[in-house]
Amino acid sequence: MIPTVLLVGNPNVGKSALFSRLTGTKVISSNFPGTTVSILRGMLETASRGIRKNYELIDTPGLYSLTEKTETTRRGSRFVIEHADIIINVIDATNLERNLFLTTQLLALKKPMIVVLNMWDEAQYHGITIDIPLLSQELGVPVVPTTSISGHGVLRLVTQLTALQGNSKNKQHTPLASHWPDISHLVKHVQTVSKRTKKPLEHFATLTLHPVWGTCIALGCLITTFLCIFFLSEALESSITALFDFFLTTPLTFLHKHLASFPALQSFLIGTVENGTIDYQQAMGLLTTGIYIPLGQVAPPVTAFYFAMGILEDCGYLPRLATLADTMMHRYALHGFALIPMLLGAGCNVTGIIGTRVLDNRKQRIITAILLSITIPCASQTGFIVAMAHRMGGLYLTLLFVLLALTWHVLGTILGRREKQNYQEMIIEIPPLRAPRLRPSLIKLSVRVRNFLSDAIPITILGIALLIILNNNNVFSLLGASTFAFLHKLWGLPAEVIPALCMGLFRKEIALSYLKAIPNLSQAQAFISTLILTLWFPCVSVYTVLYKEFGMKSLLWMVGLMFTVSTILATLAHTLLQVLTL
Ligand SMILES: Nc1nc2c(ncn2[C@@H]2O[C@H](COP(=O)(O)OP(=O)(O)OP(=O)(O)O)[C@@H](O)[C@H]2O)c(=O)[nH]1
Ligand SMILES: [Mg+2]
Repeated sequence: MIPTVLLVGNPNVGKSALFSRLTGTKVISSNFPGTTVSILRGMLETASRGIRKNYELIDTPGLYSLTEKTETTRRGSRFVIEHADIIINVIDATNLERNLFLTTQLLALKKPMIVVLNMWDEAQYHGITIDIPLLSQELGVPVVPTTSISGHGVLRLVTQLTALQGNSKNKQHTPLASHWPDISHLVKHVQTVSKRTKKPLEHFATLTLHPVWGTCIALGCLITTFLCIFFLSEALESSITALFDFFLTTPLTFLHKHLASFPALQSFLIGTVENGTIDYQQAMGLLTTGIYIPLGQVAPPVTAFYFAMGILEDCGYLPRLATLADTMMHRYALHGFALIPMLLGAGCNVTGIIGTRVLDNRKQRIITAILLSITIPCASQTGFIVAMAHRMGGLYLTLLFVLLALTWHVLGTILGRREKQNYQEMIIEIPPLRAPRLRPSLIKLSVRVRNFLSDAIPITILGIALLIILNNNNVFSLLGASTFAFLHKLWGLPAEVIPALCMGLFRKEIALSYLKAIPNLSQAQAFISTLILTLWFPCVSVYTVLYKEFGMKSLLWMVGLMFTVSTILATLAHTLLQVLTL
């Protein structure tokens, strides 16, 4: 049987970075506690003196102790206790004392174990020296220093791992109690810290938490991030459109010509072609609009967002932003750290909802999940909004974001009111600011973009195929005729938006392809349809993950809330616009 090796340690100590190094698997690692929220598996193949050995390596969510109560740690610690053949306890070498508390609990499990002193580069930078042989002797297990981002020490760790199996002595640990005084004493014994002067980045890191300077830095950072996303997204979109025009227009017009005797197939695959040119947004064919919408319209803002977010994550700025927002978030009975799943949700709501596992209790998780899935557009919805911007105009676009922010505030206040009495403070550690590194940032970007594309493209193509078939068979005209009066009275929308609304429940890219093809949509109608589709959950995956995380009852309640909020808001907006234009 293949032995199971568990990477266990405090949050943000570099477990995932080490897992990536050891297995070659691309996993997301970021500079904030709580990046990994579920168990990840990979294979490690070793060859020592001609003997090959395989290990199943498991990356776990960060734990401070085996008895912690948050959702992630509960899952993680149960897994550690039940499944580990071998434990690799990853420690942040710059924070020995705090990390050793978990080590003592793991030693008490009496499983074969190696202690990895990761962040060895940072320990040296901070003038920290650790007597490794002495620490190893005190703990009774091998201790290996590593720098997982550069790979330093990883080979030595693998050698220790292969030597560990079959060495029964490793199961006999010295009985070091999980008591802070004992741990403190041990640390004093093995560690020396030399005095040094602070570097400019450390001074800047202190400023980021200052109430006034910190807020100015936060504003500067958010504006820069927004501009970076905007320009990068524009550049990507025009490059992708140029690639479509250059590589696809000629073969597709050729195909269009040769399908002239099969008009139904011609319209299904290619849609409309005018004077040998294809308008990929309006053509409404499977091979034209079907492919262009996810790749050319939605992927650019998604990629740009993930890129900018990755940089913010890696430099360790997000927990600082969360700390600054803490007082504000208390109004909604949430901890400042709830801001991180919400920011992640602006990339992908599914990631954000899973990310709520780092929060204290179920109620806080539910409030965060509701706020993010209803009021925070994911990158794909933002792409949808950006693509609809020129149909709405600048004023309506601004109004849309103001309404989203207001809804966030009102919904948060209402949901948080009952929870305020039960609010418990949560202690979160703030990581040091680090210059982001290109390799991990690019790995993360590639994992996220690949996940987005593999998720978005098949379902968008299927959705558009369905849309074309239903449209060609007049299903939407019939549906439109029966619901038109209601839709028009409530929201002032024409019957043509019905397919977009129906499909928008599943994926916004499909709705976009349809809305863009409606020629005479007024600015107000474009605004109302975009508002409704933004307030609805972004895609089917969100419904699934809400069900998995919170159960059917909560999902139904959330869906009810989503429809109520969107109906009220769209009706109010329509009524107000009517009054103003009278
Ligand atoms: N300087 C330095 N940075 C490191 C090292 N190992 C990891 N990092 C960085 O530390 C941050 C945290 O790394 P992760 O691998 O996400 O840490 P983790 O323990 O998996 O974190 P959680 O999943 O939140 O528990 C990332 O920004 C890494 O790039 C190291 O040896 N040296
Ligand atoms: Mg991790």
